[in-house]
Amino acid sequence: MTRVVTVAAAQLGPIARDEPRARAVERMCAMLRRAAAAGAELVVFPELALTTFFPRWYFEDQADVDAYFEREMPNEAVQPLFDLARDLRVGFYLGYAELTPQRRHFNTAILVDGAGRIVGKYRKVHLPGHGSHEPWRAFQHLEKRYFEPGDLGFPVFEMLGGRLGMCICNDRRWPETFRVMGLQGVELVMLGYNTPVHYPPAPDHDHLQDFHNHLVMQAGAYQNGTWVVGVAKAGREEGCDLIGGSCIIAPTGEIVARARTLEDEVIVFACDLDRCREIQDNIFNFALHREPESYGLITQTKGARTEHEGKP
Ligand code: ING
Repeated sequence: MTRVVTVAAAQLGPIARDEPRARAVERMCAMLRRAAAAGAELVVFPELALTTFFPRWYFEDQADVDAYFEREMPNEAVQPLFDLARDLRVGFYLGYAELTPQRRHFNTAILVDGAGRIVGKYRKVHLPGHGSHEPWRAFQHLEKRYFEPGDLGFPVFEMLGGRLGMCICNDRRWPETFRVMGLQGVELVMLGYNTPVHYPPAPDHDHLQDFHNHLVMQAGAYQNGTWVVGVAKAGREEGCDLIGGSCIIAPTGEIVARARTLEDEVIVFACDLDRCREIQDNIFNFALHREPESYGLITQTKGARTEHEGKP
């Protein structure tokens, strides 16, 4: 019996700064209906999907930052999405800003099953950008100021007959993200992203953003034999152009479905989880081919070590 999971990537177009959460939720409900009508059992929404991408601004007052965070999940604004998903028996991944009772701030994603239960949580580990106001930039990228690094690692969850993992945006650029989930036998990685076209520290790379976006997700898929579903918040959001390029990628690294617009758009694909075996049992059979005793530096150092300190 094949383990086919029909997955939808539900790309969001821009969310305006003054757009109420309820409006963003309405848009996601409309896409969830379309996805369910197309046979999807699982829908992946973007990172920070309830509000505009607020780290693009510097806020003096913490109350202004906290206004973008959710204190409980689900909550009144998001409940319609949970209710609809439960009624349609569709699971989903949702990215949002989490403010815990202990007042800790995380860039978070949850995995909700077809009965509307939260079965998994992930908190973004790799926070890009900078921690203090840098007025020279056309726009800020203050994730290091507004969030703490995630404290849950990279867990993998059993759902829909397979092993599902999550990450968020910048995480996809780091091979460690996919490998830690690969070492747990992940078969489908879900991730949302908000990626500006313009990258102030290296503007010469702006034209490469779409290439880099797919490069890292295709590599992550192939090198770990997993499906990858990457979903953008896209388009010109508060004057900042965000890339689209939402896509579904097979364990071979092939893009099997991709978004064509920079707006709300649903793409769907029937993912045969057993196809992971073609890669995980052969070219990337970890038990057969990996040599961890040679990889010590990967966890022993944060930054690169330039001299070899007498080691061969
Ligand atoms: N956004 C971007 C990302 O990693 C970024 C930050 C943009 C990094 C462009 C490099 C180049 O896709 C988030 N939210 O992590």
